[in-house]
Amino acid sequence: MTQGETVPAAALNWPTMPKPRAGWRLPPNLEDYESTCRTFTWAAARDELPGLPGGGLNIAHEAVDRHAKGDRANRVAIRWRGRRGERRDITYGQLRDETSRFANVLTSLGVGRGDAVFTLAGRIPELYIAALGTLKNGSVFCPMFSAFGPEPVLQRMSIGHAKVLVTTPVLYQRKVAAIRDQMPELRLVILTGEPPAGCDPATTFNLATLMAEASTDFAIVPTNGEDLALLHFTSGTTGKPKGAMHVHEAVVAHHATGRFALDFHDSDIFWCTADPGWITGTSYGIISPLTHGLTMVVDEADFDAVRWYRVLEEERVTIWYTAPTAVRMLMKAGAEMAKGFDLSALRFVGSVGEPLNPEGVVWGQEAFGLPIHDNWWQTETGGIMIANFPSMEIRPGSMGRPLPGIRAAIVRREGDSVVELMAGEEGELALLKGWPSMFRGYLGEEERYRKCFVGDWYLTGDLARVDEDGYYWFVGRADDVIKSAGHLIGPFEVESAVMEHPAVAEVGVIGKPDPVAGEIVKAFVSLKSGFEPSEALRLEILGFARQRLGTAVAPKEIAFADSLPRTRSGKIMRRLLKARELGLPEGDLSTLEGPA
Ligand code: 6R9
Repeated sequence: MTQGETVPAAALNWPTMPKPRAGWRLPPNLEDYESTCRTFTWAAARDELPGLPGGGLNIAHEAVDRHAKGDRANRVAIRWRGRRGERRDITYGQLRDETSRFANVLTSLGVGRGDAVFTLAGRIPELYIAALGTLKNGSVFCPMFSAFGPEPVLQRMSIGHAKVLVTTPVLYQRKVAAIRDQMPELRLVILTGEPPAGCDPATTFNLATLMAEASTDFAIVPTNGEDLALLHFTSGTTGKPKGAMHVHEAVVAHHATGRFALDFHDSDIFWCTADPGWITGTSYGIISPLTHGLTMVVDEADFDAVRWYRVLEEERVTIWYTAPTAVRMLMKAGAEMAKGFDLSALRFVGSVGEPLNPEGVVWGQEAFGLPIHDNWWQTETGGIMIANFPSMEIRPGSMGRPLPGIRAAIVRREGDSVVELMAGEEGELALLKGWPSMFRGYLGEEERYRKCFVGDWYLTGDLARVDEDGYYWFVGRADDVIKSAGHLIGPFEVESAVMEHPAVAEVGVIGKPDPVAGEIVKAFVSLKSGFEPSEALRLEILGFARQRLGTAVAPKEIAFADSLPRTRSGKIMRRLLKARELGLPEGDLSTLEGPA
């Protein structure tokens, strides 16, 4: 399946997956979908969380401190597995102490409410401690993916007015040192090791030294629900990355959706494979499992089929939340491999981030005896909006049905209003605004935010269909954004970096369908006069882009073209590049400039 391709018709030929066996292990939290949707209110969901003693709401209190006071103090909150086989268990009690220390570190350095604390780190314990300690301090947590290069890091930290960066000495030297003087607002860098020689000791610190001196007593800053908590960058077709702002109130949705869509029960051991550099890894890789007081597994290493099965087996993972690219890689390794491991603890598997092929859903049944439950959401929605719930029949290829408290529709924009379409018609997926984890803005970009709404509807930019029974089917994106291995990549960010190569005259970037990653980033480049296409130059530009953008964002392929198709207004027609790449009809060319 690739984006832009229609799922429903093909998918309807797949058998509907059976509901889980009655009475199987644990009754699902969402037993009766219709009646729960009728009675559910966000106000009642809010009342299930105690809030701060004295009033207010803070994500870290719900996720950590309230459990640390009670029976869960000695329960493992984070079970960390290091890349080289290291292990570390952090109990709720210890997590409270460590995050309080970190909050004290920030306070002692003069970092306060509303200040942006960025991280650039892999999945190491310090990342999780920094995230939750930042929230305790009333500061704003902004995670960046460790495979970003200096360019995406600089962009995001500049737009986000980063005051503090927490990173490792290695990543600092590779990606930050050379751009640090371009970020005058960045006051402090905190490293998870000794600062490299030459760093100013007044602004660059060793985290361990600071933590050792800090107290484990910290009174959480009394934030209110509408106070800014998280800044997550996402990409559009044009322009710079957008900083989606989320508030502490979002925790109400993190908690409720964890219960309904991922079926969290008190005894669960949960593994979300996403990196906190992307929103799934924060909403469900930190916050939601902790608000439920679960034990969550964190694996520092990247995908490896045998390693992943071993994690599932050894940790007795009961709920696993992963992504279609990973499912496709496991499918390549074969169902037989899965059967060689004891996965009997597993009771629910969820997937998000890109279309999950019907084959993947069915393969789960063969490999684990469990179908894979697709669900849908976005950085902007903050939490899961549409899901295949455990109590429901799965229609393979469908994203499922809206969560209780969420009203979705398929619409067509018509000037200042939207028209709701009928079942079966293709249109834009829209959500009625007002759920707690809805983004509150794109930082510094009022206009871009306003354009996402028509009346009370938030328009998602995804094209979809709904069937007669209310199941939603993904069709494609309405824009040129690329989804590669579940990671959202803005073509403009890639084009801007490639353009800086001295031989490049113009560049257009598309998502090229890929059987495993969904899409890969492909750049079409035309050269300045005096430069000739050659394999050496192609490799040089690839290397140049990788150096600037990092492996997460850089093109995997580059092709030379004499010139690129442009509209009369001068925009490169990425859609036409894509159609040509795929050998598809070129569509309406009336706006094309000259012959191309
Ligand atoms: C959580 C996350 C959001 C975009 C979204 C859509 C695509 C996500 C999907 C899916 C088909 C699914 N997407 N889930 N497409 N089926 N189940 O991924 O957030 O990185 O902001 O991406 O991802 O296009 O609009 P984000």
